[in-house]
Amino acid sequence: MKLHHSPTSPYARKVRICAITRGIDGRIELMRTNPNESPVALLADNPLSKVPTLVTDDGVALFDSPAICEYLDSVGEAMAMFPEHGAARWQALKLQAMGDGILDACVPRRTELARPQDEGRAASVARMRAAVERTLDALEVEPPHKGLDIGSITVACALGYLDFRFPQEPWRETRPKLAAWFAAFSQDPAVAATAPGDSA
Ligand SMILES: N[C@@H](CCC(=O)N[C@@H](CS)C(=O)NCC(=O)O)C(=O)O
Repeated sequence: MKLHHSPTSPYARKVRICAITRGIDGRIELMRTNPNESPVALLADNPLSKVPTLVTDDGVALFDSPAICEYLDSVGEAMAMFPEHGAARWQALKLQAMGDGILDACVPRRTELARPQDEGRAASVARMRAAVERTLDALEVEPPHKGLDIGSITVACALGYLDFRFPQEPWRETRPKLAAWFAAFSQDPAVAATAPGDSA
């Protein structure tokens, strides 16, 4: 398998944590790329020019991160990252949506903040930030559990991205339970090995 990725992409980090946790990372060749430059090799596999994009051993290109992570559950025999059914499945999918939702608000907000702030843009940036703050507050009320699944992994990638790209916006002070959960979860070897910016 081949994975188009960027070491700073929190969505690609989700995929890498799943692969390491399931013991199949050795079967994935990492293809480092910059999706913002629309490189030909990435476009050949994903017309959206986004990372992560996985190409399976059968030559099938897959995106986005939820689809790739679910596909990885079908490779090998290790415990699945998507609980199969019941309350555990719905909770994991909900947490994945919350983590991805934080990222879907933060990644474009970073781009928007780098542009001149007219009234419309400032309002849009404020709305995206408010969504993140509310979601963090909800996670403080009910932080993820200690185990690794697609929900807890995605929330950790979202919090790691906040620390990496928005260090000037501290989130821990008013959310001690979430901060404690994240500190403990970050000790996991797959989580630690994929910290943004300093890994493959
Ligand atoms: N929903 C997608 C989001 C992927 C995404 O937006 N990735 C960013 C990098 S963090 C990207 O490739 N941006 C390039 C672009 O949008 O042109 C997923 O979960 O994989």
